[in-house]
Amino acid sequence: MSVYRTPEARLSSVREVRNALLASRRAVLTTHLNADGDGAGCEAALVSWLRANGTEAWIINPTVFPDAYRFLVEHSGWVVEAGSPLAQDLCDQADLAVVLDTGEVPRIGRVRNLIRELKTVVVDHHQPGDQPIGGISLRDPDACATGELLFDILLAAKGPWPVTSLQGMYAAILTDTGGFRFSNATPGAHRVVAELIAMGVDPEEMHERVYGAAPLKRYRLLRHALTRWSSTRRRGSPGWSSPPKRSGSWAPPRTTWKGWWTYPEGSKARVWGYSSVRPPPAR
Ligand SMILES: [Mn+2]
Repeated sequence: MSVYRTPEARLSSVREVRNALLASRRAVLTTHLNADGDGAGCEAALVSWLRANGTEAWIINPTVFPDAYRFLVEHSGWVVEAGSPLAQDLCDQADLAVVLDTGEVPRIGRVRNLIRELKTVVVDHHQPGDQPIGGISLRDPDACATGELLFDILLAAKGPWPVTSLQGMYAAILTDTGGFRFSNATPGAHRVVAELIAMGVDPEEMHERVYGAAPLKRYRLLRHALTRWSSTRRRGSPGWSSPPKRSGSWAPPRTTWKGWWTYPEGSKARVWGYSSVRPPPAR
């Protein structure tokens, strides 16, 4: 049986980041605007791991922590609103800022000013942009999710493995691979997930909690899309629909519909939460 091993090319950065995390006594964690399952899952995983190591750690995001992923955070009080006086105090007292799932200055919004003076660690799997955040970094676009890189760090530290850390990394990989459907669901991604399951993550429970329920607003959006369905051919698609012209009170915020899609049976069109119904992208 093949087990997961951190890719050789990643090892020195993994160790450098591990050492910085282990040296911290008070850390603040952040991710990109409109956190997704990878950003929020990694924050939940890392905050538990740091605290299990005796490091005080807090999550301070540029936009509100998504409700859908709050269950991953061991204690709700560890999430602090960026505009609050407490956030300012915590950043003033911190010795380390950890930026997860982005490495670009504009992507962390107002948190940039809070952590400007702090030593910074970046862990990210996106292609580098033109406004990189400085400091120590572990960046690898070959990783399926930031959760995979975080797993490398915890592996290099030989744990500990709090259950909330395992679940956070699982949620990160689950969501960034679209439920293991995308091409980034690599053998490496599956091996990491196999390790997480072997350590106690319940895949059925995680699927239920992440995908098993959706806000009613999403279904209203779907109703809107389907009642405006046109079978007029466009770009080879069997049908299309247009998004609401103006966001009514029922229209969900962008963060709750991003990444939500399905394929109507017998159709190649994709019903996509954000832009309603569109032809699938060219492959
Ligand atoms: Mn990601």
